[in-house]
Amino acid sequence: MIKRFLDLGMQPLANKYLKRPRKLDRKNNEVYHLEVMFNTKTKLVSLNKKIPVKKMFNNKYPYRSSMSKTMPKAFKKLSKNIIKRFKPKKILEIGSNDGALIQNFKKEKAVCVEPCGNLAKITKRKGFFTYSNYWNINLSKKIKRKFNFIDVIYSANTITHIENLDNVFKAITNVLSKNGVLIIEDPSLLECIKKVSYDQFYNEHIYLFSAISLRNILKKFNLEIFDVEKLSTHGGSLRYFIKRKENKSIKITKRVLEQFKEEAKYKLHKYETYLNFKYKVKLSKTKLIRILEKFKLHKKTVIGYGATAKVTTILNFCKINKKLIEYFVDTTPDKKNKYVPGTNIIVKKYDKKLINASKYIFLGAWNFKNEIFKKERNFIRRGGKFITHVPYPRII
Ligand code: JHZ
Repeated sequence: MIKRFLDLGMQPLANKYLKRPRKLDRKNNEVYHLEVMFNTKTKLVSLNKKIPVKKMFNNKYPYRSSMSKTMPKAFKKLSKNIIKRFKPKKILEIGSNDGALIQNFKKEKAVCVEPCGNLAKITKRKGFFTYSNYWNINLSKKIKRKFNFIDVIYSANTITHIENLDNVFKAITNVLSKNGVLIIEDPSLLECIKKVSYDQFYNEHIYLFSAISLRNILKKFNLEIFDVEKLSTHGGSLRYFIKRKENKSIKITKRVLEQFKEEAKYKLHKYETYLNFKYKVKLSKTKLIRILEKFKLHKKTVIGYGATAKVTTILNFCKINKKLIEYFVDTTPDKKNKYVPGTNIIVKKYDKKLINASKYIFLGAWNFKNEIFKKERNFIRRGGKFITHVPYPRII
């Protein structure tokens, strides 16, 4: 049974930055009613409305994995571990974005899949074999014909973006070698619940996995999780190491059982947990608006830092406009001088001068808090304050 638990209101597509603010068209799927649901059988948390894939991932997709220092550094470390632990002859990355991970592998050993043409171009330019296609069974057959079986398939922040999970895992098992390993990482549902980071829900995150729900999905494909790593990236993620059930040469680590236990302790398998979460989200909204309105009342300007996809959910859910947050700064070239979807708030190119001229900054990219606090230590030193909503709205 599928039960709804969170209504985040009318939302635009999170990464569709506009040149000018304008009324968005519901018929054209530019806005949709964002609700979050819980499947009592599979324990999977998902969105109610699925947006046609071409509307989300196309040649104008702005998000670039290499825009922070944190992600390329994390990917470098991971690549070393993959090489050491699994010694892949061939590695396939699903959703290779601008190559932040794959660039750590030898070109002749790597295959990229990236549906957004503007991003696929980047890895092609770097010399990596790149399919500019959506991941599905047909592509997987094509890859098998060309490269035969693949021994490591890797995918970060992509699988939860694809609606048809059946097709995703069929395509993976089609091309994964007998003793091959699938590694996927995505934001952790448990961390989202703990941090009340409801902004993890936006049109691209069709699913938010827990280890429990992923185990249930994988069963059907004779796949199982044999290891899991907790990551601090993207607000708390899980990296799952997955193998075929019949492959007995790899042992299941203790960490997997511990993860299941922890998720059970937080009752991720129970609907009540999500109702409680909904209550906390409402509180979070009220508190954040109260903080921002107080600044406005005292004629103090607040700007935003990091126009993340998550920010789109917050601003639209809390109905925050440029009276409350004047503008955002962001380093992503394709977001520059465009408006956060659904709002009249412009994104300006990151410039130290803008930070120097500010006193109060809403931390949109809260998942990069450490990196940003380090970068903006002078702002903090001279008494500048950040505002965050995670795990609860406050000034820091
Ligand atoms: P960041 C995207 O989500 C979309 P977003 C996608 N759906 C997904 O799952 C995750 O990525 C992986 C900027 N920034 O990574 C860059 C600065 O300006 O939290 C980015 O625009 N200065 C695929 O958008 C944004 O913040 C900085 O110093 O929520 C961060 O976006 C830093 C560190 C970042 O992902």
